[in-house]
Amino acid sequence: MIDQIYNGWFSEISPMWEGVALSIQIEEHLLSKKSEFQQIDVFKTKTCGNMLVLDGIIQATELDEFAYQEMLAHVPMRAHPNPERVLVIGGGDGGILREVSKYECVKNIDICEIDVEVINASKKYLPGMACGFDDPRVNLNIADGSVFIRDKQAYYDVIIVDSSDPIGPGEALFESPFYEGMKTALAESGIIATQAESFFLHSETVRSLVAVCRKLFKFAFYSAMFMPTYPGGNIGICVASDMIDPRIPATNEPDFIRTLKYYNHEIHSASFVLPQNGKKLL
Ligand code: SPD
Repeated sequence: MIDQIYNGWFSEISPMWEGVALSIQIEEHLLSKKSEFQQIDVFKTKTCGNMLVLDGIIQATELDEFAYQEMLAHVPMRAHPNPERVLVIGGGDGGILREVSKYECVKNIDICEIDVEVINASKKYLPGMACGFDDPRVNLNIADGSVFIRDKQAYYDVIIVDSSDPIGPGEALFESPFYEGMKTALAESGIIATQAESFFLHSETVRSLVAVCRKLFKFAFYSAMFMPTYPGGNIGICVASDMIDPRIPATNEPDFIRTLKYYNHEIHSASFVLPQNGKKLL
């Protein structure tokens, strides 16, 4: 981490995007903590609000977190006609919970986060995201998502995987056995959405995730979004189901959708339309 801070700037240097790094000017190092699983840092930045960094990689800034959280939550939630049982894997900052809690039809939200210290840091420094934990329908499990999923059968309407990158604690969440476990845990008409990286910078990861989903599910598509503080300024999600075409939002749009900052009815379907390089890859 110390190598990534120079002259008041944090640079997101990683072998996952060799030779490229986003730099963000920082004003204060609010937290530096080694948990059982990873190094956790929170910075107050000059123009992006507070920023959560895990093992040197940016997870969320107050400036643009809404784009990622809204797309990862609302694309599967709006594609499903009546999501009642939801599982969030990862997502310890609470941003996905905040979005899922907006649905009145949801009866139960299980979250499985491996690192309680990420939750503690978010509650202290990112309250606008961690407020997601306040909903009484949320049940918190501190466990490895790839293990948690093994006990569940045909239960969840929606499973959302808000993971870090495939290096460190998030690694198992990019592998085929985990996807098989999710399929078993999913109700017959259920849908999954998983953090699926950028097809510009991680083409092999994106290709193999979508291929795994296409083997397991009738429908499997990649949806892309703008994310200024993620590598390359973009990221995607893989959305898959046996019964639902994820590209089409259900007809019963709740009123709160109009209050969101990134997601809307049009961008739902448009996000699955890929430029030529993404189309060729998939
Ligand atoms: N390259 C970083 C990708 C991080 C995705 N997960 C972020 C968690 C935000 N809730």
